Amino acid sequence: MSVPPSSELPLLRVIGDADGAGDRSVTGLGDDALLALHRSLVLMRTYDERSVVYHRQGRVGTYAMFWGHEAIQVGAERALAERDWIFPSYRESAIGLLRGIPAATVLQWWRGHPSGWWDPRASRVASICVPIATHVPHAAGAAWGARLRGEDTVALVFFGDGATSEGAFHEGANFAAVMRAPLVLLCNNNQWAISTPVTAQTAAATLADKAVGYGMPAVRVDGTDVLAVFEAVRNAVSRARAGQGPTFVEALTYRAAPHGTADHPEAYIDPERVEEARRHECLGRFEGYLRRAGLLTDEVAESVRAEALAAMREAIAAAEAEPPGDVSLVFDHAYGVPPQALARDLAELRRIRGGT
Ligand SMILES: Cc1ncc(C[n+]2csc(CCOP(=O)(O)OP(=O)(O)O)c2C)c(N)n1
Ligand SMILES: [Mg+2]
Repeated sequence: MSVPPSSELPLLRVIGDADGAGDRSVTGLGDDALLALHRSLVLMRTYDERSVVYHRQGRVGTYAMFWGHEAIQVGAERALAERDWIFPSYRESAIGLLRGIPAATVLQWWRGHPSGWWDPRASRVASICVPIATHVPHAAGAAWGARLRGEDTVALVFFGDGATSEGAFHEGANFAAVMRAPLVLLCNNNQWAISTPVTAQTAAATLADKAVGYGMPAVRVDGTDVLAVFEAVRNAVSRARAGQGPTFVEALTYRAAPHGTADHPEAYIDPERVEEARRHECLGRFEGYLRRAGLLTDEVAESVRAEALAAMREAIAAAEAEPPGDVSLVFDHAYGVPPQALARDLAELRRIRGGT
């Protein structure tokens, strides 16, 4: 099989310029589906913006923003069937909202509360993965396992540009290709791994080029275009379902927000490039598209936003209403018989926390 070098690939786009030049439509997405995508984008944007505020107010811990990356998450989730698996990284921590996981649950995860964990089998959203790329082999294994059981299930794994330098990414991608596992490898190339630019990350012309070495096809897509992401992932999903194996999707964006709440990108990022990315952010682009198509009015946009804000107010109130978790959970499940030192640490922690 010969796979063309991906750097020759054009960047897939559906949404055109602000004046509408280049706008196309996507087959299979009617007006209701387009408006549902809009609601999802607004929900994710609102979740993200409110989480930063809650962090500043001391109500959630460290938080990794995904401002400007919502189109990748919403477009990809929409291209999957409900039975398909999603393996998120910390950048997609709230992807479960699109599968009915309550916002309060995800907020609890960032609050370090035990109720922030969900049963992955119920929603088919795996645990949020913080160690870079370690979930790529998990996703490849889940996809392969489903195929061995004769299930018609695809897995999709989200990871960043930096993750493509990790051994686990290589192992997962190679394994999936060799076993023809029904996997979609979705790389959010936001061009930064904390303060390391993608130019220092790889000598490859594009990240999509890496797919050539694994013998899998790749596609490059504008990651601020929710419809293009949907279209690219839908194609990758059909290949996977048809038994043709994995596809690498490189979604190109630019990180327009800090890496996380503990980051100060002013020390290393180009502020003009950030401003440009903020001007071309995905929600505004999609709203422009919907307005040009006569599908979105100011009233609808405002009511969707108000609904999302109300949902977030309820979610943080529900999270904060839960009693604190027992501190012993920090130590439970690690050892059958805990070492003495841990028992002493736990006793001290209980003393400091006043018995909770
Ligand atoms: C195995 C591992 N090494 C290092 C880290 C520390 N770390 C956290 S985020 C990050 C950068 C990841 O960049 P990228 O893959 O581009 O994802 P992004 O944060 O841009 O979404 C690093 C190195 C980690 N979490 N896991
Ligand atoms: Mg990155």
